[in-house]
Amino acid sequence: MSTLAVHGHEVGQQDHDHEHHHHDTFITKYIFSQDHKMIAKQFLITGITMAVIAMLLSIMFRIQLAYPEKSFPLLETLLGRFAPEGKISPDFYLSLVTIHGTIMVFFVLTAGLSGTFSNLLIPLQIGARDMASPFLNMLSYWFFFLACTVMLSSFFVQKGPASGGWTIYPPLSALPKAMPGSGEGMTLWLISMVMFVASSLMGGINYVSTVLNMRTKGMDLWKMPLTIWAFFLTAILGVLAFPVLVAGVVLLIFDRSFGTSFYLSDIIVQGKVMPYEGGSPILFQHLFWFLGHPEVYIVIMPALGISSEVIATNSRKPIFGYHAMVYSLIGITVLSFIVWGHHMFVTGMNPFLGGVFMITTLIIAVPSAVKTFNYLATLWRGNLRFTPAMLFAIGLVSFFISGGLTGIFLGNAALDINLHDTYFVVAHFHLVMGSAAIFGMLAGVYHWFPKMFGRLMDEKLGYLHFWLTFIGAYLVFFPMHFMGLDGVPRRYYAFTEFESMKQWLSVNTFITWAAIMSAIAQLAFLFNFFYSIFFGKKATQNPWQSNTLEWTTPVERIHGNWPGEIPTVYRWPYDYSKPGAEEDFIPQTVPFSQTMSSNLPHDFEDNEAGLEAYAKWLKENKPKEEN
Ligand code: HEM
Ligand SMILES: [Cu+2]
Repeated sequence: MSTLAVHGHEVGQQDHDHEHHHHDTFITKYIFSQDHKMIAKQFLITGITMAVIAMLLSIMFRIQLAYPEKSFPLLETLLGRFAPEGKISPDFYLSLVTIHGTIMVFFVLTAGLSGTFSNLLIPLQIGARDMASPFLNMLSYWFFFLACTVMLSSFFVQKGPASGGWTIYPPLSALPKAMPGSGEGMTLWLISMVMFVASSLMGGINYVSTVLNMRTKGMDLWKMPLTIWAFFLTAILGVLAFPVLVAGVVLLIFDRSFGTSFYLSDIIVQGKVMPYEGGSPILFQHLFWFLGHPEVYIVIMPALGISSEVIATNSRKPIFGYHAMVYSLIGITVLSFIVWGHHMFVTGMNPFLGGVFMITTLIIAVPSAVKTFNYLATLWRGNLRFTPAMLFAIGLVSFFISGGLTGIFLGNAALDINLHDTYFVVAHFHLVMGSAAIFGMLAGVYHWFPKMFGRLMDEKLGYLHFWLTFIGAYLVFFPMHFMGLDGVPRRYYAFTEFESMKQWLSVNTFITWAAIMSAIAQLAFLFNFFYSIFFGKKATQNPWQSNTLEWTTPVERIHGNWPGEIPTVYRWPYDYSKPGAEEDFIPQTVPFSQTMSSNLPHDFEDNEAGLEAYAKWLKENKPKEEN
């Protein structure tokens, strides 16, 4: 505090100093920062940039699907050899799908989402001055940045980026000569992914150790906000699952470059028998999906945590079933490791094994349903405030339901044999993972923008953004279910070659225009975001009247978060609208002794002195009330 006073006194001197040291402070403050709040912003801005790029890629391949016969000279101008005569080439089409999926899943929804909100909120909400290792945290961002750069650089190598789908199944990924996207592009994909996993592990280890070791006084596990529970369990998932992907990727690099055959056997290329023997491409699928399935929960759980927080705050109600929410997150974490085989029902696995994966898959629907039910029960009869963040959180619940239901169809081995690799799967995962997670992320951005930048985003633009995106997402993904039921396969460049699929052309054109509309709607967000950083309305300390610790830190953002001592925590984070309370929220830092009229017996669980004081207070005050 005293330094602040000094600043006030010697403004001139202070400004002068500032200019002199400006150069190295800029680097340490904005580039190689070790402050978790700045690293969160770095993740967010990189994530937004990658999302815009991935969105543009998808518009390009959607144009091919809508107008398979037409030529667009503009495309040739923009893409050169990738779009000869104004038509995207089939190879490049596959690359676009691949890189779109890779960027969205790993760089936007994993790093962009977890990296931003785990970094921002873990120290602030548990009452820590920073991450357990700020240095590792900084490295984690820079490995992520490198991974993005390497992935994008593959657009500039001769034959273009990888093109085996975001799951890079061998043999296409293992034989460098298999097709254009199996060459340098695939090598760059693999290098990028190793860097990305390194980044995720550094981040994850930091998150886990910070939550376990650095909680402030009073912040026991059952007083943590659901956001923290979600980030914590997500980090555990990542730390356990990502190394398996790296193992799979390293073996793939051996197959590509050193003549091993982990994933290959009996392959004939252009009449020549290749030397591989004894390997199996199915092994890669097992290794990939052992990460791949937990990965989809790595994507969705932080978004679920964010929406819990946003919905409770804006319903002005205690979260319904806090313990059930935590246990279902734990249940999802454990179960998500034993369902990966449901991505492999068509690989010819033993039907008994298929049955086992089917049962475990359907069991995971139970905790998912519990979470949905809890959201709805929290909203029920709440005193709802429809901020843009709240709308996006409710949007998440909607997508989670509509996309989750189709998971039950896909989880049935017998049904999945028909639906596998059709547009039905594309519809399923874009609703439940793509849209839901993006909406969770956007809810988080709108909700914590004042914490990040000290200003508010514009509400009207937020509403415009929400409605256009919400309607747009359903217009894009809902019709895909019917295409999938009719057997239209995913990743086909020229589906109109098949007489029976021609009838879907008009639907594809419709979807493409809906996608273009949703993409344009994002301009409302981008403008709002960047404009509000500089010119938004100044935010107050606790603009949403929230209970959690992050809103007790000063508006000017200092490294170390709290100027004096870190506040002590007394209660859980969801004390909204307690009967008898003077205001409709009671921050976690308010001791029970200050809110006698609104305490409940269970507030004093395991606290005998507290219970006694409460009983005494009741005895003294009850009669007065009755008079
Ligand atoms: C938390 C929400 C969920 C997310 C984020 C999610 C995400 C995904 C993704 C990304 C895929 C496609 C992978 C690919 O590219 O091939 C997928 C496929 C699948 N999902 Fe989900 N999912 C979720 C919930 C569920 C639920 C609750 C079930 C079952 C009850 C389920 C069952 C399946 C099945 C069986 C497939 C494989 C379909 C196939 O490839 O034929 N999912 N999911
Ligand atoms: Cu799965």
